[in-house]
Amino acid sequence: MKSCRICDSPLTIFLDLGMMPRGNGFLTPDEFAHEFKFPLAAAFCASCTAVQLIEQPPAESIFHETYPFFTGSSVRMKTHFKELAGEIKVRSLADKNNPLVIEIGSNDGTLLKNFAEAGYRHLGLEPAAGAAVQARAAGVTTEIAFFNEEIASEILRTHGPADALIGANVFCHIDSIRSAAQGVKRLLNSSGAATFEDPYFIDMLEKTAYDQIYDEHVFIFSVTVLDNLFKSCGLELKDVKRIPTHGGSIRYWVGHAGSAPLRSQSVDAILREEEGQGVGQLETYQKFQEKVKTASRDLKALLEKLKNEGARLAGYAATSKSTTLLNFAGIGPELIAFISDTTDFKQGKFSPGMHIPVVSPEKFRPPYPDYVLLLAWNHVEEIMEKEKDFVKKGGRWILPVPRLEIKP
Ligand code: DWN
Repeated sequence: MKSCRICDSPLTIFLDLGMMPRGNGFLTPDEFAHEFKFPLAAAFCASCTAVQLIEQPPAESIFHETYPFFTGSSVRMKTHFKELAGEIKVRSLADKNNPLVIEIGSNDGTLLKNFAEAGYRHLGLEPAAGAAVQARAAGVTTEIAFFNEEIASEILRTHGPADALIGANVFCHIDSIRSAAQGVKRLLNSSGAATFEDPYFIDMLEKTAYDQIYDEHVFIFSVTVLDNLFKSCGLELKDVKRIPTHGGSIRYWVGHAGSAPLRSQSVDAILREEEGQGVGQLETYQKFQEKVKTASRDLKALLEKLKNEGARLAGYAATSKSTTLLNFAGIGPELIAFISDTTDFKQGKFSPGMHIPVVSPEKFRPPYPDYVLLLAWNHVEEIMEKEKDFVKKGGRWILPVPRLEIKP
């Protein structure tokens, strides 16, 4: 068994999801026979409590040239990042002269564009070349690179220290997390602030959001874990805030240990809450496992029942997380005829593992299916607003998370 990526202690598996393809491993029929799969299992460290995958495929095989996720695919996420950029400008950069903003995992430049357009010195680091090319086309200076201690040193030499360092839905993807945290320590200016957000462990527990567990998410962080991780390399969690994006995330602000501002009370408050929620207790993870099994069985049973009654079913948004949901439950094209998705890279291909056809939203038109499984349940408001006509014409959404629900 592998040991904890943070503290080297032994790991305990609490959820074995079986052999799984990559979350974004969309493929063509000629690739079905040789589809890559790996053992997907979530474990926790009894010593530092870090929740992590037992095994992650090599990062280069995930975040490659045709990695098909683009932050700008959600209008609300664009607004979210515009607001975050505004907050960073006020909170971290207002008193700085010609500051440098660096984003780790800058994807298509959705967030950094807000700094580029305002004339800030900036740099995006993005390993997925396709997304990086889009960012450059949008006027965002981008280098194609993974983030670690070594690249941090190189950037420090070529660009100088970062006054604001940002990573949105990035840290939880990094297998060599200690090197990444050391990289933050190295690259961050002595008075600088790093701002990160990642899916939050407590939200995953509360919502039974087991679809957050897939190849890309090597960690699902709690504040308890982040606090120890940053402390161990001379950094300090300064502030934390729960935010609703991606089904429930944690935004955390990090600075050098002892630097201004002082650590907010929010950190200790949430640490106490997490202790009460049992982050360090095996029983918490066992209960979660039971809830996952029930949720997965119930979802499949509902789809089968509707299908047997003659309903036409489809999926909406071929998300990375849906790969876990569909494969673990065994939901394939015999239940879900197609999945509508806005991403060019995914359209015309088939979903990883279950091989459901992915089609353009132009095909999601009347006559609509009777029921549509909302695989991007985290974007429920945006999608329901956009697809009002589906409900007007009698269609009904099936929400798999946070609880199985048919709407309206
Ligand atoms: O951390 C990650 C997050 C931020 O994004 C990555 N590991 C990968 C990705 O996860 P995801 O694929 O589960 O993300 P989303 O944002 O829940 O879903 C994006 C997908 O949904 C894209 O394929 C586009 C599609 N979509 C759609 O077809 N219509 C999304 C929206 C909002 C829509 O209206």
